[in-house]
Amino acid sequence: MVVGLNRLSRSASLKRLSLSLLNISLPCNQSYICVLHYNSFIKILISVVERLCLELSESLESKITKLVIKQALEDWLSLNPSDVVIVGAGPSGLTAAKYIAEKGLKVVVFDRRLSFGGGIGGGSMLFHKLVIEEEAQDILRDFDIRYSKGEDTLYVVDAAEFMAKLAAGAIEAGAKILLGITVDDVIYRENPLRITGVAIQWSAVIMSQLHVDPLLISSKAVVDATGHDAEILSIVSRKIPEFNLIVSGEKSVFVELSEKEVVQRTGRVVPGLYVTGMAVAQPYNLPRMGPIFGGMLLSGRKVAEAIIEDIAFSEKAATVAKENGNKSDPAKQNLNITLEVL
Ligand code: 48F
Repeated sequence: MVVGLNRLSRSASLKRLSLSLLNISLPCNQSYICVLHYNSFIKILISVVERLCLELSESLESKITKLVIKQALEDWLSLNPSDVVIVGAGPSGLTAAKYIAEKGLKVVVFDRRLSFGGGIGGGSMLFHKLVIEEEAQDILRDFDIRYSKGEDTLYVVDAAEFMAKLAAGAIEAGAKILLGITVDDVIYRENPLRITGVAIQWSAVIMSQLHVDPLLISSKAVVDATGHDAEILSIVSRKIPEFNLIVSGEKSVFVELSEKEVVQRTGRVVPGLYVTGMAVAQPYNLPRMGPIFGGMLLSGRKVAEAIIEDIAFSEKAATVAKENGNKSDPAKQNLNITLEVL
């Protein structure tokens, strides 16, 4: 049996396509009739189909999609549960993330925006410089952030370098920063009353005002690093009155007082929930401070130290309880001791 290839390839361009797919060059032009034996024709047809399938299934486009979905899901699976969830990738949240992650704890930072740095990017009324006090100099060094001497005990940093290196420091220490995600609620438990995680949603979904249920991430500690609005504390204050958490709001500018008090008041607010950065001003009615950022760094480091200590203490307490053993229900006893500490 013989087949005329030009019958299959009715137009010249289709014929050229067939030949290029086969990757062969036949001695034929547009008017030439190629006569092939049946077996050869079938072989060619199979190889065309195989080649088409290969190109469709392993196209670069499909590889990109597979890689992104697979690796993103691996990350998502590994971060639930986390040791610490930090809400807000501003200066205080990023500083806390680095120091906590350095201790080997699993840290995830969520920010609703598609960038990190919080209020840093805007500099000081859009001038790209920020001021840091001497007390926070060692934190700048830990993050390898360059600074120049200003006046007295004040130093100056470049806004872009400041935010980039804070984020790089947190990531290199092992923290995961996920952008475009809004924390819109917390998870809580009773007996003892405590915060045990967060509810998250794509910021794009929230902006589109679609009714979509969130996902839930469990953690040993949640940190409100959301800045001036103290969004997580506000949610807890409004939705879980049993905590008696009052968020009275921040006061007007008083730099010296604010820088000192924000750091002093940084720490645990209710079991499982911590506050750092400007969010500290809300529950304690503290003044704001403008474009001086030493307090944010010191507050971030302080909250990290508090969480590391609390988690270590609760784990130790759980081990001791296990060793001493509550014969009737040791698991329950361990859990209660752990939760009372956090
Ligand atoms: O505001 P922000 O920079 O907080 P901060 O670490 O630093 C305050 C300074 O920037 C400045 C100041 C210092 O002198 O007064 O204002 O306390 O960063 C807060 C981050 O949290 C994100 C927000 O997008 C920002 O990047 N954020 C706020 N609410 C949520 C959130 C939320 N519900 N879910 C996720 N991210």
